[in-house]
Amino acid sequence: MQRRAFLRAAVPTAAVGLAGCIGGSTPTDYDVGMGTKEFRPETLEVEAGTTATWLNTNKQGHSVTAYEGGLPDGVDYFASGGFDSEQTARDAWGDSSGGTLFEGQTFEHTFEVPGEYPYFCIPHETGGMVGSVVVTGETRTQRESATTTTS
Ligand SMILES: [Cu+2]
Repeated sequence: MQRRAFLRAAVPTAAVGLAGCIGGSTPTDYDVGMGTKEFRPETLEVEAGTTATWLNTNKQGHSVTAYEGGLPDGVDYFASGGFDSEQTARDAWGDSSGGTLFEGQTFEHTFEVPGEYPYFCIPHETGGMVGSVVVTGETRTQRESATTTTS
């Protein structure tokens, strides 16, 4: 006698042809997903003016937290939880897991300025869960996008 596993993850079958109607429930449209210790893709390339969406596609809690020192000059800081600095985000995580994206939760940020935007996941930073958004655009400066080294 064999037993078969009947249980499967509930796969939404109704998500066909829906446009422009993103509710609070499981989004099917996102740019960056999350694995156990990785962002997928690790590098996302978008055009200036694009809103990127992260979705936690993993069971664990993750964060999307920008490396403040690595951002292009003059742009707004971004982090899940809406913190306005990397230190605030790190502190909030340490205090109360502030900024956590749980499974199925999303974070969005609009990238207006061309450049490279490195970011990481606070609890898995040491495990290598880092990524970057590369924003391309016509207003590109001649500045080489020199690799920013963070210490
Ligand atoms: Cu993580």
